Amino acid sequence: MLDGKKSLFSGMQATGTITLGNYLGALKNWVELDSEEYQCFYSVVDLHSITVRQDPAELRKRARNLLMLYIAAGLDPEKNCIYYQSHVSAHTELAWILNCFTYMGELNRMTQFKDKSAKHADNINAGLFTYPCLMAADILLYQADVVPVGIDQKQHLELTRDIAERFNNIYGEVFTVPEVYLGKVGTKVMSLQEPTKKMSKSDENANAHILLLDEPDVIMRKFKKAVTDSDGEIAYREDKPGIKNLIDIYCGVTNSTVEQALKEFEGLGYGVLKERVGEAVVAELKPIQDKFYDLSKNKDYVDKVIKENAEKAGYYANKTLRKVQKKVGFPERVR
Ligand code: ATP
Ligand code: LTN
Repeated sequence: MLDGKKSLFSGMQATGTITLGNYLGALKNWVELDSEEYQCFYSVVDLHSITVRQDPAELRKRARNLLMLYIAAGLDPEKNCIYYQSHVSAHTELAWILNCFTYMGELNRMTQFKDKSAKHADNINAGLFTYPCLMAADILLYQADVVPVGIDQKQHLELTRDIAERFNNIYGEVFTVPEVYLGKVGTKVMSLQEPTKKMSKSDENANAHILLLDEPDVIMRKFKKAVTDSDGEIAYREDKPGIKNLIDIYCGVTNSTVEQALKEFEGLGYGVLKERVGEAVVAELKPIQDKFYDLSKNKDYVDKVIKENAEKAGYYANKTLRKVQKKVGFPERVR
C-alpha cells in the first residue's frame, strides 16, 4: 500500500521494439488496470537490459521509444508513474541488499537464467545470474501489492515473494508481499513461425514476431506466412498450436472469448482466418502507432514526463530504501 492506495509495479526491458506478445501479455493489461484504484509504477527497466550486451546509442533510443510506447498505448503519465529504472538509484542499492538475502540455489533454478545463458554462452555474467534480485528490488521498493506480467515471469515473482517473506521474518513487516497478476488471454503469445515457442523480440526470424511499430502491410504479410497445420480445421486445441495461437491473438486484441471467435470463424479456411486476425491486429495497433509518432515530435513534453516521474518514483523508492537500510543496521545519516 502507498498513500492509502494499493500499489502496482511492472516493467519491460528496452532490448528491442516490443512485440505483440509484450503488448498482450503485459502492456494492454496495464492500460486496463485502473489507476484510480492503484498507485501505478511502470518502469523501462534499462538496468536489466545490460545483462546482455547492448549498443549504447541503440539502448538509449529503444528505451525512449519504449517509454513513449507506454504512453501511446494509453498509460496517462499524469496518473501512472512512467520512468527509467536507471534514473532512480534506489533500485541498484536495494538490489545489492537483496543479493545478500538470496541463495545461489534459488537463482540457479531460474529458467530465464538457463535460457539466456544458453543463448549468450560467451557472456554469462554475474548480472544475468542475480537479475531476479534486481527485479525483486524494483517491486519491493514500491511496496507493490500486484505485479501484472506474462506467465514467463511467474517464477521470478515467486522468488520475489520468498525474498520479501524472508526479510520480513528477520526484520518485521518491511515489505508488502506482492501477488502476480496474469491477464485472461494473451499471457503467452507464441511465435508465428514456431508456435510451440514464445514470441520473442530477440528472435532472429523477423516473421516470427509482430513488432508494435510494424507497418500494416508488414503485419498482414507476417500473418499470411504464419505456420499452421495441414488439416484445415479451425479448432482451439493444444495439438493445433498455430491455429490456437492465432485465435488467442484475435481474442486478445478484440476482447472476445474463444467461443465467440470460434463461432465467427466457423466454416472459414486458414487463409481468411489469417487475414481476419491480421486486420484485427492492425486495427488495434494503428492508433498506438499514430500516437507514438506524434509523441516523437513532442520532445519537450516527453522530457517533462521523464523528469517529473523519475522524481516521483524516487520519492517512494527512497522511503522504502531508508527503512531497509535502517533495519539491516547501516549507520544513520548525519544531517
Ligand atoms: P525477449 O523477448 O527479448 O526474450 P521479453 O519480451 O521476454 O524478452 P520483457 O521485454 O522484459 O522480456 O517482457 C516484458 C513483459 O512482456 C513481461 O511481463 C513478459 O512476461 C511479457 N511477455 C514477453 N513475451 C511475451 C509473450 N510472448 N506473450 C505474453 N507475454 C509476454
Ligand atoms: N524480468 C522482466 C522485466 C522486469 C519486471 C520487473 C517485470 C524487470 N523488473 C519488475 C515486472 C516487475 C522480464 O524479463 N520480462
